[in-house]
Amino acid sequence: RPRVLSGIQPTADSFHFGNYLGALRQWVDLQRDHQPFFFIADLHAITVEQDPKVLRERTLRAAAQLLAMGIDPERSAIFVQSQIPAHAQLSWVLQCLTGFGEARRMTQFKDKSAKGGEGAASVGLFTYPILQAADILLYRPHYVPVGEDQRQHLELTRDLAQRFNHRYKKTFRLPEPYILKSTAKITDLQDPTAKMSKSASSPGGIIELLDDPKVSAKKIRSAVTDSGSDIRFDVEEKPGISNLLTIYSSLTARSIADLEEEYAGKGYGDLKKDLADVVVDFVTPFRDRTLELLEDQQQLSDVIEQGRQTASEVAQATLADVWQRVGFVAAN
Ligand code: AQP
Repeated sequence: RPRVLSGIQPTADSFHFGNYLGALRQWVDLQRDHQPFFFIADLHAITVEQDPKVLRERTLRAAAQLLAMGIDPERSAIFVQSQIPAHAQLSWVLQCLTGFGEARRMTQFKDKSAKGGEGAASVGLFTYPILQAADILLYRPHYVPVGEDQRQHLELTRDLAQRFNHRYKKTFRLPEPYILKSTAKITDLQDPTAKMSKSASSPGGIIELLDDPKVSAKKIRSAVTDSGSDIRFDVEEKPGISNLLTIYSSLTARSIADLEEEYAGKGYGDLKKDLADVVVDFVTPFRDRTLELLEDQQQLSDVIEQGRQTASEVAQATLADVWQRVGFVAAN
């Protein structure tokens, strides 16, 4: 079975609809006929300051959410990045293969460091995409299911894999991004040309999966919509309505065309009201299940330990090849 790998940062109390529709839902689907490795990216999380206690809690919350959405630990390795030292070790080797200018071109660093200025950003935030390349290449996956914002990082990953393979010996598989066009960029409800994002969105712009469902319904009803009144999918002219249609369509598995037809002649308020109900029906059982899973911390620890064992074996084998090929003397 082809391998898939992806990760998510434990940097909020809850995942949001962008994470879910852009990436996590594909994780759930792909686990059926792939060999999946899914990790909680706590090393990435500390590229910006984190409270240690909160980081630990959020890591387990992330595991609970993955289970609640249907990641099956019997099929998928669910693990915590910091528990596999090979990620940081391979990252160092890849950093030594990355040009400074090449790293500088990563737009996410530019965006994320824009607020406080480059000088205030950590070097870790700058080298983050190289750690991400290591995360991926260690597992030699065929596909990496992510949102559109990760495409550039995937390109860097492929370039580094190719460079290593060429300089030493074929070691890494060149992974393909797995980006679903329809949900590749879920946008902010209050600013529908921007990405829904936990660091940049205002509270009203982001729907968190663990929000009180009443709050989520209210956010949908208060979403910014566009001028005009017809309900039509048109990202350029109607980014707000298009985003709502995307969310609606992907939660109900109904086509956009079908929704456009149903809402022909109706108003924005009708669409928002119905979508709010759809969202409530989706998040309510998800939230209940996550809260239930969080009551049994031992079970969550067991799941990530099982994932660590599976992942560690694969990662160690790749790292051993790398160490040997780079010319490091083996320990006795
Ligand atoms: N708005 C989005 N639309 C589609 N996909 C998205 N992803 C994130 N936002 C959207 C995808 O979610 C996965 C996990 O991403 P992450 O752990 O890197 O989370 P993130 O990028 O930190 O999430 P945010 O909200 O985007 O955080 P900030 O604001 O810190 O950058 C990835 O596959 C990502 O593509």
